[in-house]
Formats: sequence, structure tokens, C-alpha cells
Amino acid sequence: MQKSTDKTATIGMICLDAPPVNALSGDKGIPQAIAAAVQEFDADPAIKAIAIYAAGRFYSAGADIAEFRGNPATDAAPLRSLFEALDASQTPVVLAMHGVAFGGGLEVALAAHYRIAEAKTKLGLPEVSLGLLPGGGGTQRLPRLIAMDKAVEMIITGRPVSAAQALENGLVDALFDGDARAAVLDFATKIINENKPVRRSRDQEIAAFDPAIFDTTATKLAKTAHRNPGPMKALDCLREAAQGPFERSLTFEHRAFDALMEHPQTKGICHAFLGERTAVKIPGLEGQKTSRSMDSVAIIGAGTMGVGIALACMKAGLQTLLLDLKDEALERARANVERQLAGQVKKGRLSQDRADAQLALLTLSTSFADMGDADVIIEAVFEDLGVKESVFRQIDAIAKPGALLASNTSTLDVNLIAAFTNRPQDVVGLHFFSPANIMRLLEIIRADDTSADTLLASAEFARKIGKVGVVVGVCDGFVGNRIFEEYLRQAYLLLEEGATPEDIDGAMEQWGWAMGALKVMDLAGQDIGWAIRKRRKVEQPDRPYSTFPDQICELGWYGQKTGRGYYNYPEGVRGGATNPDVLPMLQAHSIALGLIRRTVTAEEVVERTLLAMINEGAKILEEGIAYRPVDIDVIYLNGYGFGRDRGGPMFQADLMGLKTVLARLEELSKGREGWALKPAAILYRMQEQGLSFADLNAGKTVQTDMQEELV
Ligand code: 3H9
Repeated sequence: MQKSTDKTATIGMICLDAPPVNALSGDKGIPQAIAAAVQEFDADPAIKAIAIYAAGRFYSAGADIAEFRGNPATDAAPLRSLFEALDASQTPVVLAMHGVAFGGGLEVALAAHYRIAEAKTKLGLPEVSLGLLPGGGGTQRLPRLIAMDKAVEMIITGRPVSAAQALENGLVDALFDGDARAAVLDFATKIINENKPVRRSRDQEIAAFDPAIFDTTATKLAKTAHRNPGPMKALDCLREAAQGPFERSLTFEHRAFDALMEHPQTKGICHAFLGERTAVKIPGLEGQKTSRSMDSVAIIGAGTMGVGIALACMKAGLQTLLLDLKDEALERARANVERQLAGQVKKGRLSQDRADAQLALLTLSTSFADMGDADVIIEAVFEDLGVKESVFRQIDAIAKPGALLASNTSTLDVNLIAAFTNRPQDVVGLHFFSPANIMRLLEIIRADDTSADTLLASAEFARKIGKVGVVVGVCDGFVGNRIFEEYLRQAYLLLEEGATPEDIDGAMEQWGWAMGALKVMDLAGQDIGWAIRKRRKVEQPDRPYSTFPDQICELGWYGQKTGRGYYNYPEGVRGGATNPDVLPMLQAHSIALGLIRRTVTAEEVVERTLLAMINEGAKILEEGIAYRPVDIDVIYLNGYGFGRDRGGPMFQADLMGLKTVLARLEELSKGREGWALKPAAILYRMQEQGLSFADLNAGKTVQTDMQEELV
């Protein structure tokens, strides 16, 4: 923060200068310094107005989320003392916003006496999207400045408003173009010249409104309140604001905010926010950039995956070439692309002009020679090493020097694929998740010879096409599918022991997964899992699978695509209906195994599947396949529908505590097929060394007995 005065020494200037986003970090003393500057200027009789503005791209992103440690008494205190200083000032305070004014940053503005905003500013209280509520007086001051229904809308949805809307609804006094410092000086001079008084938002009356808004909004929120408690609690605070007086309802808001800060789901959502920004950084390459251009893409293979990748690239404005050997495949692909774009236009998600512009970026060709100019080449052909070999040898012969050469393999060894070329340093795995134009996750697979610049280029490509790109090492299934296999194994074992598909999926969805494991298998196509299990039987005879899913496949019940799987999919039934034949099959299967079916509780389903994931995640860390626990969390949050409020499997392990995780794994590993849950060795070492997964995210390392660094 910088403090100065204007030329006439009548305006006290406070410049917020904490890049990259001017977060109001209490640890760095920012709110404290602003409060002290306000108090000093206020005490100076020569100062007639105080002007606050910010340097950099944004006015402020609000409180520093990284400092939410679940200790509200200390976490929120510095910012709250700033609001008190603003309220206490006898000198008018003018504040200028530009870029974004979010959360605590907007709350500082609400506590100032006059507010102006640059014409393109976005103003919002997005705290609910972090599982929180505006806890710096936002729920109390906003409805005193704008109509209650508008305040409810802004706070409950967390959606920002434009500067023009803010002017219209009374949130700001004026708009400006250009420099925030010059604008705030002008406005402060005007305040002095017009002898304008101190004007505290806290002293203003809430305008008359229809109180029914609270009940109607509460009814709408009831459906999602168990996933994210923030919006409903924020509504309570707004209701309280209407009761007044300010001081009492402000205390109510502070208590509600503080309680949410300690809520595990809020912690999970904040972990997800910061985690997504951490996982995209490649350790050792932070701050480095690739010099390669990334403007054109060639995709080989015009199947469902190829089309999904093409759509993602076209959306990002990249020249997109889709290659296939057969004209019919390309014709089908074009029809598919056109259908998907038209669908988006119909739903109002895309204008016709933009759809046309995206389509104009697409070229289709059967001639591989056409990919010679592409900056990025992505192979998305059949999952067979022989086919990949032939494709990569052609790519190697045609691609320009420095092109990024990627395989979309989900199971094959990227080292073997890289070896089909004379430039293994340029080869990487880019594992998209289906549908590739929708799912945000991109696993970036680093092979042994992949160069640092190829990784940087892959990360930049991911960012460009709107994906969360997480770098992982080579192993069967990489990070996501390798963990998924262990999680599925437990789901199948639970079916044998007494659960029904509805028990499994219901428990998981209720806990926070977007879709239960068995419904996912029905959606993905059971035949794919069947093929993997057949391979596993040969490769890993010591890790036997439940044979029940094979029985389902033997009947040709591959899931949604055949109308039958663990569930039935009659026309018009969304999400599947009970398949009445499954339970008798399960009963017979359990008898054949000598098992007496028992009640499997929802807690057991959640615990066992989660422990299996945590254990496999720990092994993945031990082997150095993932850099950090948070990378695993981000993969699950963005590629597998793990509930955002649950923060990811490794975050859950910390919530349970390592001691509990180990004790439960040890217990379960004594049971049926217990080998699958035998605790990973790294968990014991972490326990001995008093380390959590959060510690590993923060850069601490696990020492082996020989004191060598593992993670
Ligand atoms: C709050 O204010 C509570 C109060 O009501 C009550 C107090 C008592 N804190 O997204 P980007 C970092 S709750 C800490 O990549 P963009 C981010 O991690 C807060 N760090 O850039 C990243 O770090 P790095 C309510 C933050 O241009 C860097 O800034 N506020 C924060 O795409 C760049 O971020 C929000 O929820 C933060 N608040 O988007 C706003 N914000 O450089 C959340 C960002 O190490 N933030 N960082 O990778 C956003 O919406 C976007 O980050 C923003 C910039 C639009 C600002």
C-alpha cells in the first residue's frame, strides 16, 4: 500500500498495490495499513477528503483466500478493523474501482462514503461460490445501497454486475474511463468543492420491499443447501438486515461467516479454488513460458473423441484440422460438429455468428500431408499400440520441427509411443476426458524424454483451450484411471457383499459425487471396462476382480448404449431405472461365492471407496507419478465429478486424519479381499514424520529410512 497526498495537500491518497490481484492479505498487513492511513488522514485537519484506488489489472479480488485457515477470530479480524476505520472516519472517503471489485474488496468500497467505477469493472460478492458469505458487512451494507431483490440476487448467486448496472441500481455514484488515480482525485475534488458530507452506508435506510423474496429464495436454495451452505446462510443474514439495527445484524453476519469458515465443505471449496491454480503449475518450471506458437491444431482420428477435441480447439479460436483415412468418417464428424454447435445456438449458449466463426476454423482432410504446418498434432485413433505406431511414424515424417506431438492415449505407455519418432523430446500424452469439449480436465503425461519446453507448451495449450492441465507421470491408467480402478474394485466387492447398484450410486451421489460409480460405467460403456478386466486377468493374476460385472457384460448389457446395464434405460427415463434382473443375479452370485448378503450402509460405501482412492493416491505420490496431493484432488474434481465441496480424495484424507485413515485401512485389509486395501508404505512414514497431505502441498517432503527425498 502507498500513502501520499495530492498537490494541494488536501486529499489523502491511498493506493492499494499488492499484485497480482490486490487481495486484502492480513498476513501482509494490507487492511491494517489502509486502516492506519485512513485514521492518520482523518486526524489531519488539512485533509478534506480521502481517496482510495488501486494499481495493477484489478482493484481487488477481496480477502486473501490462502489465509483462510479455519480460524475466523484471526482470519477475518484485520479486514474487519478496516471497515471500522472507514465507518469512524469524519472525513469523506471516495473509492475508485477498476477491473474487478470482488468480495472483501467490494465490501471496502461499500464502507467508503462515495464509490466510482471504471466503465468495464465487474462488481460482485462471489463468496457463496467459495461456500462462504460476504462477511465484511456486505450482506448488511448492500441492501442499504441497492434494492433488496437486487442485493439478494447478487449475494445468493455470487454473480457480478457490470459497472453500468451498478450505476443504474445505485451501487456506485459515477463511472469513469481511464486512470483510476486521476478519476478518484477528480471525484474527491468535486466532493470538497461541493462540500459533500460523510455518507455512511450503514446509516442508510433499507428501501421498502416485498418480504416474500426471502421465502421464495429459500425454497429455491433448499435443494442445494446440503452441498453448499453459503447461499442459505447469506439469505439468513439479509433477512436479519431487514430486521436491523445495523450493529446487531452485522454481528449476526460475522457469526454466520465465522461458522462457515470452520465448515468442512467450505474448506473443501476453498481448497478446490486454490488447488486448481496450483495444479497447473509445473514444479521446477514456475514462471517459465514456452516460445512455441500454439495457433493451429491437427487432430488425427475423427471419432467421438477427435470431434470433442476439435470443438474445444475451435471454441478457443484455433485453426483446426481434423484428419481421418475415410471420407465417411469425416462426413460424420462434420455432421456431429454442426449438430453440436446448432444445439448450443438453440440453447442460447452461443450466437449464430460465433457458431459460424467457429465452424469456419474447421478443415477436414484425408491427407496426412496437410498436418505439416500444425503447431500441435493430437493423435486420437484406436487404442492399439500397432495403430499408434503407424500414426506416429507418419507424424514424425510430416510434422514441422518444434511441433507439439501428442497422443490422447488413456492406457498405453507414452514412452513406447515417443520411441516411434525421432523426436521423443516433443512427444507428450494429452489425455482428454469425454466429452472432450465439456470436461475441464486434461492429464498431461510426461514421458521419460519429454522436454521441459514440451511440458510448458502442453500447459499453455491446455490453458488456451480452457482446460485444467495437470502434469503426471507414465503408469498404467495414469493418475485418474488408476485410482478409479481401485475405487471401482471396492464398489464391485460391495455389490457381492449385499449392496444393490442403487445403494452404491445413491450413497455416492448423496455424499457429493456427480454420478455414482456404476452409473458411470453404464454411461461409459461396460464393454470398455470388460476389455480392461480381461487384460488385467493376464497382467495381474494376483489382483483378482469381482466377476459380477463380467456376467453383466456377457448378457450384452453394456449400459446406456444397449439400453441395459446395471440399470435399464427405457426411452424418456433420465438417469436410468432399476434393472429388476440385477438383484436376483447378485443374490445367486453371492451364494456361489459362499457369501451371506448383508446390509451395506451408505457410510460404508463412501468410506470404503474413498479409502481405496486415498490409498492408491498415496502410492501414486510415493512413485512420483503425481507431483503433489492437490494434483490428484484437482484431477478428481475436474475429470470424475468428485464433489467440489469435498475438495478431492487427498483433501478428505487430511480431514479424516492420517491416523484414522491408517487405522481403517489396516482394519479393512484384514477382511475379505483385504489385499486391495493394504496401506501404502508412504502413509506410515508420513504418520511417523507428523506430515499431512497439506504439508506435502506446501512443499514438505517425506523422508525414507535412508533420508532420501521421496515426494
Ligand atoms: C472474501 O473476500 C471474504 C470477505 O467477504 C470477508 C472478509 C472478512 N485470494 O484466477 P486467476 C490469486 S472471500 C488469494 O488465475 P484471473 C490466484 O490464486 C474472497 N489469491 O486470474 C492466482 O494465484 P497465482 C472473495 C487470489 O485473471 C492469481 O491470484 N473473492 C484471490 O483469471 C490470479 O488469479 C473471490 O472469490 C484471492 N481472493 O482471475 C475472488 N483471487 O498467481 C476469486 C485470486 O499464484 N478470484 N487469487 O496462480 C477470482 O475470481 C479471480 O481470481 C479473478 C482473477 C477474477 C480475481
